[in-house]
Amino acid sequence: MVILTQVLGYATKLPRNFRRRGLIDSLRLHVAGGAGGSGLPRYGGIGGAGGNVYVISENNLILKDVKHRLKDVNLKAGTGGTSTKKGLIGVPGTDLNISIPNGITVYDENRIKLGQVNSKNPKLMVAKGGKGGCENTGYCGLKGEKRTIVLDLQLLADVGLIGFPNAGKSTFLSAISKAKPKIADYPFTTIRPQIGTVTYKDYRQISVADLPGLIEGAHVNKGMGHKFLKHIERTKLLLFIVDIHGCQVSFKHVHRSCLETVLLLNKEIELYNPDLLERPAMIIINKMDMEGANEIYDEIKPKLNNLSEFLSEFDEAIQPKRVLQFDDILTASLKSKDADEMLVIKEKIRFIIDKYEEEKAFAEDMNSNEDNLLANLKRRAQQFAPTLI
Ligand SMILES: Nc1nc2c(ncn2[C@@H]2O[C@H](COP(=O)(O)OP(=O)(O)O)[C@@H](O)[C@H]2O)c(=O)[nH]1
Ligand SMILES: [Mg+2]
Repeated sequence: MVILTQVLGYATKLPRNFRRRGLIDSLRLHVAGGAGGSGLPRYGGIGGAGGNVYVISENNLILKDVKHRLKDVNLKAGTGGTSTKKGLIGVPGTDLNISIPNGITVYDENRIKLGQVNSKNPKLMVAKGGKGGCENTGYCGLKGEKRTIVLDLQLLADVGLIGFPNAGKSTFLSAISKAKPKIADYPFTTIRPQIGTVTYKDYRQISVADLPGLIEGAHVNKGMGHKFLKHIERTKLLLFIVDIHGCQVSFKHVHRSCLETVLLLNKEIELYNPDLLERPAMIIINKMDMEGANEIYDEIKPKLNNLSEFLSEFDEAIQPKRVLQFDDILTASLKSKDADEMLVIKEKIRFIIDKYEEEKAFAEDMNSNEDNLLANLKRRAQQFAPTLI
């Protein structure tokens, strides 16, 4: 009972916000190569080598999937076969292949880099199997290598700018950092992600990526589609930038109001990967200097704060299943590069990122507490539980 309340005690301490966050950017696994099989001294038979553990890159995979697929963090490759009279050379143990997302860097427990998997180098050995038993080993199979590995997602930037073309993303990046992205009043001026660094008075730095323009249908790979959405996965904070007057991507597309644009962005991301909606998110409603902007904003403000309640007012085709919850909603005239306005935005970004890091650290703490708790439970069970005979 005491133990149960201990466990429940930990669970209640989890902050609500943390449970909302789906981003996993690091995963720790304990891997072991298989042991080598025994040799056969009488006939000089050699045992099979233990299997190796590999990580293999797979497209369109996220760390969260890896965690779900594996179920256990302790992973071991197959043991090598024993040498027998009929088969003097033992069968090698089966290798263990762990699929991980493209672009993951693998470290050992001492933060020493073991390597990175990507499309050029899709396979990396992380634990070698033990040698099969032979004369040199006294015909005993050797144990496999054992280590803890940390899979780290290489972030593209801390903040990812999300918005349809012409919303003012490049303008924002050039106002907040020294980056010089192309700015124009026609769509698709941004082809590759441009990264800018925001520096604070205390020299803290936060990177911001201006991503290639998202358009309707990106989830089915229209426009820069998947390329764009892939970049979002590698950022911590989603910063939406939306024109107060909404958008019209091209003559073929209908004009979308500001709120419709927000819902469309929401839906595109949801259709690609709903987990992304759980990331910290912030929105800037831009071009507030334009005529009628304040009136429109007064009308949409209550709805922006509570999108799910007003969802039924919109065309079903643009309704997402799950709506974004913004950590902050701001308005701006980014073009004016007003120093005070930029300062407020900078501070808000920093606040949300810090909160996220804190939650992450807290969650890691909880995990290690959980490990300790399990170890304690096992020890106590051994000490006090009745022995079954
Ligand atoms: N009136 C007004 N125009 C803006 C503002 N911010 C950006 N723009 C204009 O909107 C157009 C698109 O901006 P850009 O930053 O290239 O958009 P992006 O496609 O999202 O990167 C440019 O002509 C900008 O000058 C603003 O606050 N007010
Ligand atoms: Mg741009």
